[in-house]
Amino acid sequence: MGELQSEKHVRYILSVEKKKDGFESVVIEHLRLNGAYWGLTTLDILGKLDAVDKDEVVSWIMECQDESGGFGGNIGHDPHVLFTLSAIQILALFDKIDVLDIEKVSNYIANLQNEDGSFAGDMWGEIDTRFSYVAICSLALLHRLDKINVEKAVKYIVSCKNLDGGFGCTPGAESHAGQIFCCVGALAITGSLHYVDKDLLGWWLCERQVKSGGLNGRPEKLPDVCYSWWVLSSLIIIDRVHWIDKGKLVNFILDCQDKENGGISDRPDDAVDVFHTYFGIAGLSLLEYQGLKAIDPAYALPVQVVNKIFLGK
Ligand code: GRG
Repeated sequence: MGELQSEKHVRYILSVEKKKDGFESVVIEHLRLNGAYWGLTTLDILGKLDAVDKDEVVSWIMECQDESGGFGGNIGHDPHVLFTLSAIQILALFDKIDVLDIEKVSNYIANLQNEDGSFAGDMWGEIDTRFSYVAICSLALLHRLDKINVEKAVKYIVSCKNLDGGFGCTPGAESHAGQIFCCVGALAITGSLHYVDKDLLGWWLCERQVKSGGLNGRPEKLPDVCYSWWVLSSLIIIDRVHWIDKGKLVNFILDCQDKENGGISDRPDDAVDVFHTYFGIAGLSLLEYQGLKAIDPAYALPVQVVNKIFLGK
């Protein structure tokens, strides 16, 4: 267990970025923009964003933009709203949103909204509340929520609410912590949290904590460090985080560190990756672990970055 191995995690993240031919880099090749968001946000929470070349990252991101205005997961890849949010978030980290043609990007996103308020992820039309969150979060960061029908978007999300208080990916689909984060995050951003039954949902979410202190994503499943983000951020947004044992969760996350080479895994003794390194460190930040910058639970960006965008300071 011990302490957070911050320096080793910084070295690990920087090494993944550099080792373009390594196993991890190859398997996430198609979602490199996504991976870059997780890695760079983690570096920022650890206070080490300066270790990367900002101009190099910004020009690579702009090369991932398609003529439609959306971004692909890598240069020459098809655009998708998920990568478009990652691009906006990374530019926000570097205070560089102004390099974007905001009209073009926000039109790309707004065109993905359907008549019933739901969102497709790309031109192929798959619908999921993940895409509702991603579209709403992106447009909010660009100050362009006026481009979509927010009322219908909220109505669609509320139609995905289940009797257990949770949310699924489409109406009637099983509650899952990942989808709950998306729905609760989108409702928070649009000022619509009154649609959430906070006690009922808080109860379902706090039942995700298992004996080891870790959290799972739905009943009877194994714990995974990723839920230290999806469950915790939701609990914080609905003001019920005091319903879990925070100390036990901190210990579970610290137990998932590779103490020699850095990085965090899904469960103790598994192989580390950049996604779980983000989830672990972002989770610790939500738990106010010492020495980490605070992260905003709805925008998934450091609080300082969010304040700069919305308060200008
Ligand atoms: C900017 C933070 C941020 C998010 C962008 C992509 C996205 C929006 C949200 C994804 C939310 C989501 C659905 C997360 C869950 C991912 C996950 C671990 C799914 C695994 O499902 P199973 O069935 O795992 O393999 P369990 O744990 O249920 O066994």
